[in-house]
Amino acid sequence: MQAQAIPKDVSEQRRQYYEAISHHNLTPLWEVLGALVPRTPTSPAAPALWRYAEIREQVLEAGRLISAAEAERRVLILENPALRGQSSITQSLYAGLQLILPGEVAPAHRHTQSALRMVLDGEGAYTAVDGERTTMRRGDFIITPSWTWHDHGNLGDEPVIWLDGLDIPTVRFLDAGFAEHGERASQAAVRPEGDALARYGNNMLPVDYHQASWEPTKVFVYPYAKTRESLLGIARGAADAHFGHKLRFVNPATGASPMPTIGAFAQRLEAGFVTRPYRSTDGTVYVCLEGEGVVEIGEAQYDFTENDVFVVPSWKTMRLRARQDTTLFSYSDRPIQQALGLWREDRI
Ligand code: GTQ
Repeated sequence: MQAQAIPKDVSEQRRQYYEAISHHNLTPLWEVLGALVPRTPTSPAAPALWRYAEIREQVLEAGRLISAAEAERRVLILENPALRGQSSITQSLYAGLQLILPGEVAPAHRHTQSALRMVLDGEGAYTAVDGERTTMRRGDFIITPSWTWHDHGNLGDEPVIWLDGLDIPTVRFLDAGFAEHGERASQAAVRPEGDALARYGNNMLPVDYHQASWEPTKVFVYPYAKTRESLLGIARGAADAHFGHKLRFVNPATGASPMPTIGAFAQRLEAGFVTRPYRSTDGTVYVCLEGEGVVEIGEAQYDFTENDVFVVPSWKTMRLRARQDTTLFSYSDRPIQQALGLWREDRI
């Protein structure tokens, strides 16, 4: 990091002092204390929205320029406009749009960064996680927890695009990144498709199975058909003023977040519903799965429709208005903040 710029309005005596101590890599706290310990969060991240209709062609163009094998992961990173060059959509989280063409394989690897996928466009792709494949269907929420082997492939006849959410900036901040390449591009299937969901994701668990509260779930796909059924089920009841009908995804063995660093949520807003203003310390990435509406984020306002992605930075007040019956998926670093006792919200 650069040495702190010395403010212009300090006395000559202090300026000389700051310069003298700077040679020892020292700097005065009192010049920066307000910025270091702000009264409320002052995220450098900006509100932003990516219109899928405007960027889909650019994603497909990447498919003509580089193969999945050469790229390893053919992804366009969604960079927060105020954090360009940092591969970050919030201070702690990464987002990208990954493309896999028919017949391609994104080769097996594993890393300490945790990842989630939200399938947006096309059919016929799969993700394999630690020896089990899952077919990727629109709206499916798929996870590859830290250090699990994963590869992706497309057995269908159309391009498949999904949203990747990773904790890359968090792991970078902690200097805890490790990665390995697999020996083979595609993992051998050691369990049939659906095995993990049947064992761990159907209100039952293997009889001797126990997990520490922080361990990620063995359920690595949360099918949209189930998510939607739950959202429509609760939407028969009263809506919450701030969220409409909102649920969080869990590790069914512990009730904790599916992965310790990234929390994920789904919510349903009925046509015409307007949420009360809300803010929280977990900067959050949203993608619209169904419907359309308007989101206010601080001073910004955006129309959104299916597959549009938007980001609400920490402590920015947000408000949603649904123009049609609308379903949103979202993810944030809330479980980290909650584990550390840092998370706060304000229901206005
Ligand atoms: O699919 O494993 O967007 O490792 C970035 C890093 C996706 C992946 C990303 C990754 C992956």
